[in-house]
Amino acid sequence: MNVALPQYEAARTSLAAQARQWLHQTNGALSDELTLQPARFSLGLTPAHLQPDAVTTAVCGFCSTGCGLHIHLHQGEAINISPATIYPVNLGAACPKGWEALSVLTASDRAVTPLARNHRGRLVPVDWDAALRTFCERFQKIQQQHGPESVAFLSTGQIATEEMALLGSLAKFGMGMLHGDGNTRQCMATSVVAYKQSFGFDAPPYTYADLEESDVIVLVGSNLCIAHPILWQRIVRNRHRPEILVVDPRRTETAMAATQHLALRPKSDMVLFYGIAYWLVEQGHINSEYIQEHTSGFEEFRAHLAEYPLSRVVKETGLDEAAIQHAAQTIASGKRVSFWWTMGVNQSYQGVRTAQCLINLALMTGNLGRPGTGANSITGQCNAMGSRLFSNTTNLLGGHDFTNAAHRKKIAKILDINEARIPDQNSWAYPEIIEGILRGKIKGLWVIATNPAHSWINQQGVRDILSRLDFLVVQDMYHSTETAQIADLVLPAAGWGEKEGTFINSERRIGLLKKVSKAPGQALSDFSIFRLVAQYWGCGEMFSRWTSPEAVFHLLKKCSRGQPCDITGIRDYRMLDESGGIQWPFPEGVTEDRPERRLFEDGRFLHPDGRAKFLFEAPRDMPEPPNARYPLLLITGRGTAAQWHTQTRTDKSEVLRTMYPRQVYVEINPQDAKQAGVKPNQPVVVESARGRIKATAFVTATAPPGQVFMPMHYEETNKLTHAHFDPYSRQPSYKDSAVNIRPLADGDVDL
Ligand SMILES: Nc1nc2c(c(=O)[nH]1)N[C@H]1C(S)=C(S)[C@@H](COP(=O)(O)OP(=O)(O)OC[C@H]3O[C@@H](n4cnc5c(=O)[nH]c(N)nc54)[C@H](O)[C@@H]3O)O[C@H]1N2
Ligand SMILES: Nc1nc2c(c(=O)[nH]1)N[C@H]1C(S)=C(S)[C@@H](COP(=O)(O)OP(=O)(O)OC[C@H]3O[C@@H](n4cnc5c(=O)[nH]c(N)nc54)[C@H](O)[C@@H]3O)O[C@H]1N2
Ligand code: SF4
Ligand SMILES: [Mo]
Repeated sequence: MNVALPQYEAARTSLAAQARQWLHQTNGALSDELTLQPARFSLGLTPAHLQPDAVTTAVCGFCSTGCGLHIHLHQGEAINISPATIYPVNLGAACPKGWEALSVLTASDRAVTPLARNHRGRLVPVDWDAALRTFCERFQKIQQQHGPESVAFLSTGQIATEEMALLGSLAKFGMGMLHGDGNTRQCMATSVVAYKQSFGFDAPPYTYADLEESDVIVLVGSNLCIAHPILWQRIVRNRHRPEILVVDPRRTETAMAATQHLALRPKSDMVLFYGIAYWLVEQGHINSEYIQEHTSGFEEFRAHLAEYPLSRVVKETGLDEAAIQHAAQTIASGKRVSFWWTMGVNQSYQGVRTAQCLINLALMTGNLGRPGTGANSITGQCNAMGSRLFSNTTNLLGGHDFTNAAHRKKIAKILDINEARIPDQNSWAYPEIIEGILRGKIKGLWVIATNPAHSWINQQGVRDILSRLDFLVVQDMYHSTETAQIADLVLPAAGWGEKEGTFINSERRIGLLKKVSKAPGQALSDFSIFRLVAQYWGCGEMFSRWTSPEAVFHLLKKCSRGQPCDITGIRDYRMLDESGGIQWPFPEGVTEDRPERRLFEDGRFLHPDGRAKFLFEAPRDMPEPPNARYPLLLITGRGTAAQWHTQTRTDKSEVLRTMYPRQVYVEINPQDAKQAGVKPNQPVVVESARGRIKATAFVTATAPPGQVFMPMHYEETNKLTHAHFDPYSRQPSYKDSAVNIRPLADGDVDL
């Protein structure tokens, strides 16, 4: 920038003053009107001796269930949490993480000032003005040398929708980036693509009440009991004595509670579901009227199914013929059958087609759009669903398409920006961004509320790759995360409870989060950080209307107009607060919200012809099957209800820490343990073609012979995983890597 010195100094002084002002706003008093508003749901239930402002309600900031939590306040500051009693999601229940949401805020490793790496390679505290200047100077220099696309961002499903929208707009429209993706790629990308292809829009159709209305519940690759415990409670409330089929290679907590457990061979789901579909066709258990009226492609699908006779299914899944037939019969005889899936489906090299197997089963049996039915993907993070629609990563704001000129025009008009600022191409997906760094195309990276150095597949690779960047910025609540530790600049962020905005949960319910606690030190809400970046970057003008999360919410409402996710009917935050959240769609003109709404009740889907598509494909071979050198298949996933992902938060609660093993462990079947000479609780070495780690052996029959399980919560796990992806969704296949296990030996001194 060629600004004359006095002017430049003046500009700097005013920016620094602005930084100070926002710091004050974010960390100052909690006198926000909304925060102190008593939750309507608490009113009748709050004991009289409590002040009316002593309790407020906010949605939980961990998983996508989106429970309502009562936050107990003393002089405006949160002091305790209990589950909201009549919030439509959780009905008075919460899991340990929700109960402990406040205690993770006060950890000693909270980032309390910006940190910059000095010439000696150490991260040292700097003030916001210096941090923001470094941020802009370094990224702008990279862009000048290598083009605007050489800087990218990786974001998250764990900040407010308004924050995601501001980040995505700032990065792409303001800072000229083309590439930005979220950790939702690791998680929900498969469901997004499956729904888009099958239904014409990314539209999970269900409402949680369906869990209580079904008479048959099929859970595929989902360990609901620990990953979504409150949704499991909704099943427990089901009065129809439902059949619960769990399809999971492992004997999980959820499988143990099922009425039928189909412990199929990993990644043989497609064969199983095509086989069941074939059986349903052969036995005449399909809903021909529904197929005729509301779908396309069934005849081709039927022809494809002929290749999946029961004999093949038995051979490839390893299941008994009787068990498969019983499952098929159960689905056939159910009046209200719902199909639910999570990461056992999504995190697969053939995830999209596997998810579509479940969509196909729902369509061919007419189990969609009615209570207790649906092809239902359960989301993971508190706001993965917000990210799917409003993060400006894979979609243009509001579920629009970057490559569609009319869409760009519409959004440019609403935001009052020059249409040319909106990229006309899609961003690279997360794995392409990582690869882009490797190829020298991406030189600068801004990482917000995600911890790739722990969570990305084949972590060894990713750490090496991140270290090749010219400039890495990490914006996080904690300075101690694996990724923050290798950053050049760390920006301290306020967390859940320290800021406001909205989250969208798995059943499309938009809920409110509130500022009930002060952020520590100089930590700022992500929203304030993005606004400051805009000012320092020189594009503050473009975001002059993005003054507060609620102001942004109104902009996003406008972006949603006419889309399947239209929310123009939501008046304001207060309306969300008073209604216990509102499910999309909620277009203007709707006066009264029904407490539970499902999609496709009229059988009209979102493709131009109004029909849902049958999509299918031959299954592919596992890219890295167990072999002589690495004879066991490593499955990874959630370990306990008390652990959250890379443990930056849940590791900070003393209560939660009592609920899980502190050190990394591997579950191994007694048969395999015997073969490998491994005793219970013995230290072992787990090795794959990527790396070698030390773990404790948990010898247990929950791991089937030939398979071992490691939770993702320990940093070691992703040193072993093999980076391979679904071709349509680019989602990593985290649950099928070949490993070997042996007792720890004297020679393993380096571990
Ligand atoms: N406590 C806790 N809860 C969480 C989270 C957390 O970290 N901790 N994270 C949240 C997030 S972001 C997500 S995405 C969800 C994930 O929730 P889930 O998907 O339920 O959790 P996972 O353990 O990753 O995987 C589920 C199951 O898939 C099975 N599986 C593996 N391979 C196959 C296969 O080939 N076929 C089938 N049918 N099943 C297979 C595994 O054995 C595992 O039991 O949980 C959310 N909830
Ligand atoms: N092997 C294996 N690996 C996996 C999986 C698996 O099943 N197996 N699952 C994958 C899945 S489904 C997921 S979703 C990912 C999750 O992977 P990550 O996103 O890397 O995991 P988190 O620990 O949730 O990271 C979130 C980060 O955001 C920070 N944070 C929290 N709140 C805020 C906030 O308000 N603002 C800011 N700026 N920061 C905040 C936290 O401190 C934390 O560092 O892991 C994936 N990795
Ligand atoms: S189930 Fe999910 S949303 Fe509910 S309290 Fe637990 S972590 Fe929070
Ligand atoms: Mo996830």
